[in-house]
Amino acid sequence: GVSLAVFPGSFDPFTLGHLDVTRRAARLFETVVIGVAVNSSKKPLLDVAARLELARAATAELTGVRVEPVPGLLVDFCRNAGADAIVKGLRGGADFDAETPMALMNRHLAGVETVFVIGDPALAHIASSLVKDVARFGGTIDDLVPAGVADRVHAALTTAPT
Ligand code: COD
Repeated sequence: GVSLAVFPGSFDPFTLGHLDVTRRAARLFETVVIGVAVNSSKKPLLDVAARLELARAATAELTGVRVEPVPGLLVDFCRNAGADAIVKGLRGGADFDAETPMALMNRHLAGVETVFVIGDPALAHIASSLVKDVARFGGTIDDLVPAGVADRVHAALTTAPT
């Protein structure tokens, strides 16, 4: 049958790690919806419109992949989208520990299962938070993010406080 997975995240910004997880998910599911969501414990650098635009540009060539905002609770979005599963990427044990309570909560709320994909170990050091930190202090991020992302991060950092 038709299968659809939601790959949710902050994507602040979309990285090569996110692209890798998207590619792997697209091999497992006919449709992958990248859900740009709000993580209440993080203050984003980029607004939702910019995060959507960068994720769309990075995944434009991938068949069966689309990008949408998740305005509220992830499980409500999943229900409306008719999702069969949530997909999350794992870099290692710390991600597993962080993701397990979310997976259990989403299953409690809506019975939705979470499928974990192990990312490329060559990209395991890539996290949006580290990418922003490297950029903030003058390091090169061009080889950590898809084309066009670095310029947007640098632009946002020059206008953002701290
Ligand atoms: N390799 C493999 N996986 C990676 C890599 C990499 N290099 N980099 C990132 N990932 C994975 C992460 O492990 C994560 O699974 C995903 O990519 C997205 O990462 P982030 O950092 O962009 O997103 P998060 O962790 O901030 O996302 C949290 C959510 C926004 C999904 C969560 O807060 C949420 O669901 N919010 C919506 C409101 C809601 O429903 N809250 C209750 C949740 S139980």
